[in-house]
Amino acid sequence: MKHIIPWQDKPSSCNDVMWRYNANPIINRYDIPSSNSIFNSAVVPFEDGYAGVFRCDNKAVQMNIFAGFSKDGINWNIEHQPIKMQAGNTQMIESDYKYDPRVVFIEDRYWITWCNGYHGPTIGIGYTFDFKEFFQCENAFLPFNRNGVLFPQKINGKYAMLSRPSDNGHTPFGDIYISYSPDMKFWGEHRCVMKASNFEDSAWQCTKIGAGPIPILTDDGWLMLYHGVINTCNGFRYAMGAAILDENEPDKVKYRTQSYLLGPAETYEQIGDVPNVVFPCAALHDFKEDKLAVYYGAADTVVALAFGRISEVVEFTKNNSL
Ligand code: BMA
Repeated sequence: MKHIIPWQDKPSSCNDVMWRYNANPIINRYDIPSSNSIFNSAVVPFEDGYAGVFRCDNKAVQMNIFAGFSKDGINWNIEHQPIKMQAGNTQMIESDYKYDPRVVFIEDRYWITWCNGYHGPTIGIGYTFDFKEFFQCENAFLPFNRNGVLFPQKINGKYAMLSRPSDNGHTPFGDIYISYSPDMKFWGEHRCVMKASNFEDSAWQCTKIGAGPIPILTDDGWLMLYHGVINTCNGFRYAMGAAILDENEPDKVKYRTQSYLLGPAETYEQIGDVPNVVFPCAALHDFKEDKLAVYYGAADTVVALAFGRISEVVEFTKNNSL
């Protein structure tokens, strides 16, 4: 099936590698009746269009994930009730809250990871075949952890997941690790992939970093978009960068952007429930057309879209590497 990837050509006034959709945000804070904010959400090609898992915080500011559907990847219908999980590979499907989902198709089903409340944040895993019935699996890690992002295929015969060990609060540190599993239940062989940078070298990512969308396999290795954070006198500021990881040994970083690719600059990124947040959670790509469409949460309030050429993002990452 041919999916039409959301797209707009680069405006002639733009000097950057990536540019924004001119009708951002594509999802607004009150787009379902219960919501206070809809942001940090994930989408995948599904049937003849797209499906997604959306982080909708309600007006009691409880965090949960909701399924949604779209024909064009831009106009979305989000369910009004949160996803109800059935038991997957475990009966233990406790969850105090769910947020910041990622979605990927592997082998025969769509896998979802999210930040799951189990005595503090950790990484929840679930799957669905149809975005109607959802099955929750064992948590991947001990608390505290965030930003669990699966690779779209097994690596050396095992499932692989990036994550960011954290604390129980707003975490003043954070490096990206990788873990492997033979069965999506037991995770081990934990390796450090990438750390927050030195302030002098690249300040936008000097406080903490976390994986964003599902990594994309290119001729140069895994293209991993990620968020980097600097702690300013006004609090955290989240921007997006890119790294390229070795195809077979993804704990080896080949390149990593010194400059960010997209930082909070538009009003909807600078003003919201949490100001100055660009938080990518999903990307659609089309190698033939050399197109990349990145979905990101803006200011912890809305969902926005940015575009780039895959080849240019890769070249920029290689030529402007830390
Ligand atoms: C992180 C998570 C994200 C959020 C970010 C900025 O710790 O809570 O969901 O976007 O902080 O507030």
